Amino acid sequence: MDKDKNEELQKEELGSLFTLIRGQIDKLPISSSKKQKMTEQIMKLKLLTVDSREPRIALVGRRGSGKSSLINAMFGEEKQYVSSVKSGTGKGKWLWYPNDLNKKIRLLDSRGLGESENPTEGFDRKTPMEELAHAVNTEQPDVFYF
Ligand SMILES: Nc1nc2c(ncn2[C@@H]2O[C@H](COP(=O)(O)OP(=O)(O)OP(=O)(O)O)[C@@H](O)[C@H]2O)c(=O)[nH]1
Ligand SMILES: [Mg+2]
Repeated sequence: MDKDKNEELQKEELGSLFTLIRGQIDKLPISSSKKQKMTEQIMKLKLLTVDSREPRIALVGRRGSGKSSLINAMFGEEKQYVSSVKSGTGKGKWLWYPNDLNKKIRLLDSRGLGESENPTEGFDRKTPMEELAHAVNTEQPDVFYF
């Protein structure tokens, strides 16, 4: 079984365990305020486990500031196109770090802001801001790294 499916199943099992525990709390011979407190604690634990997901970081900045280079340095390979003079990155791209089989962090390499001419790579939207807004809308980042 692949790793993703295994993790999915584990989360499902853990999810039903939380439902079971909540049911048991309801049956306890204690005051309703104590039950509520216990349920709140359990729900916090659920948020940190079953409902957790990988962190999403968006690299944002002026054209040529080195976003794609940083990505390539992190991955140790030429993942993203780097441009020395003109704007490079066209469409924003979300990548799995360290790789698609080991999904630890989601990283966005975005189209540079403040470009004076169109990027070398293909792009879908007229302005860098529109391109960035699109990339951000598809997978809401937790952090922007300027
Ligand atoms: N000196 C120096 N040059 C860098 C550094 N990081 C990147 N560069 C150079 O800066 C230029 C632009 O790098 P990119 O990684 O394409 O920059 P970018 O932010 O992705 O650019 P856009 O995609 O156009 O927004 C390239 O010539 C890189 O080699 C750095 O830390 N120091
Ligand atoms: Mg780039």
